Amino acid sequence: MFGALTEKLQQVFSSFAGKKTLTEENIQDAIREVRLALLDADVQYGVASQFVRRVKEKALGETVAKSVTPDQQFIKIVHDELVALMGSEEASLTLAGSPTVILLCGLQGSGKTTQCAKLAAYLKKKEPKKRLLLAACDLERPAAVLQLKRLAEQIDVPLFALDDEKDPVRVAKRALTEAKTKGFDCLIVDTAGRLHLDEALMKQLEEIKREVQPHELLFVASAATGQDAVKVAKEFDERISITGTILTMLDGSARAGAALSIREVTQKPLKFEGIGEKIEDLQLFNPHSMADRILGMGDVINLVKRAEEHFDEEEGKKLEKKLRKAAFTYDDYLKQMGMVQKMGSFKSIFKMLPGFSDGADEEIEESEKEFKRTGSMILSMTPSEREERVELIPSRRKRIATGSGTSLDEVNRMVKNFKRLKQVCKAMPSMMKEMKGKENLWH
Ligand SMILES: Nc1nc2c(ncn2[C@@H]2O[C@H](COP(=O)(O)OP(=O)(O)OP(=O)(O)O)[C@@H](O)[C@H]2O)c(=O)[nH]1
Ligand SMILES: [Mg+2]
Repeated sequence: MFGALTEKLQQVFSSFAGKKTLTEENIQDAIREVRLALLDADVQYGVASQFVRRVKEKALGETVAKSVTPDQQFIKIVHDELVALMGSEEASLTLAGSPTVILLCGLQGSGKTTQCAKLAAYLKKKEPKKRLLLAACDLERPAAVLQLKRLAEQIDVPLFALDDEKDPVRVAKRALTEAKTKGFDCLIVDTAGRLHLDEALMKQLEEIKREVQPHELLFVASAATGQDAVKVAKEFDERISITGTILTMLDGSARAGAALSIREVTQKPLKFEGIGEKIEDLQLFNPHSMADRILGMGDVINLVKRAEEHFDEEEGKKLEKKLRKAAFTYDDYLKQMGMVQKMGSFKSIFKMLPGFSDGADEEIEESEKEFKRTGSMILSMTPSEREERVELIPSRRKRIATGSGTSLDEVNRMVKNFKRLKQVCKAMPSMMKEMKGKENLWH
């Protein structure tokens, strides 16, 4: 995500290699490099300076724990300070009021309209009982209403729009009345963006705010714009007092500047992050997870969340029992594969693992193809074959290959891998015990 910053910080950490303790001198050198790395990543000057000052104080005050090496000590300090800089805790959305009104604002192209739909989809999933209404209050761009309409249809959430109205303030007012009279629980309002901050936009936002009295006024900031987004966030906050930020475009050529400076500068929480163009690409902003990612430690926090969301607990328990006894069948394998596939592409999952480097893309794609081929092979088996009630004799294997559009070699390999997996599973309980013994340093 923040490739260059991650790389530079890792270089700084490796400069401690071979050193026995943290000393004033080696801390001083490392601090200088951290500061440069932050400035290069477009972190605001004052924020970067304060950050390194805090890291330095902590590092100098650190009592030497014998079991931890200086680089681990330094990484831990930087990690903790990054977490603090981004607000420490995961912030939530205020769902007060009836209806709860959420207003999104920000510059042109920052992702307001898309986040309105993403947010609606997020709430629909989290709060299935709540009735949501979207309001199209961007009347500047001719296609804006249509864009939100399409997105609303996609997620099956009603949209309030007034075709002949030119004044977004009136649309907002009518949308609120509609939400109240029809008993909607939450109204999400999209607004117009501008290329630069201008007085007309601010006035319009002030008026919309006055009309709808939002419980959440979220500033949408594109991480691609770095420090510019920070300046704009500050001005929006001073004028209309935002309640938090949604950081978008973190999947692209994002720079860390916005992520690391906005909270400190506005003192308002980072609430969500947009990690792609798809509707489901929105997640709660978690400072620990972001610090992990910045330091190149993967994103285990969101990986676990994603797994929890997609794994059926009941099925999981059954499978775990079977795994332990190595009694699982091709059918179980298929079920498990289905759950993994629901979590996303292999690439998106692998990227969340610590130590993943982008260079491994091709290998991952190949594994994913193989994974899919395995699925087709199992689907081409008869129920008794999947339950392992019959021996997979060559003629059966040939039929499976033809049925799944694969080769006999591939079927043989899959069967071999399956058997090997069972062997590994037999050894699993003792492996798990060993792993549990190793305490995680960061969380
Ligand atoms: N890669 C990526 N693209 C995003 C993300 N969020 C939105 N987009 C895309 O960015 C483009 C602009 O998003 P919009 O939602 O239209 O932005 P906006 O702020 O409403 O733009 P205006 O209404 O013109 O001010 C669209 O093509 C979106 O699909 C994200 O998190 N990652
Ligand atoms: Mg828009």
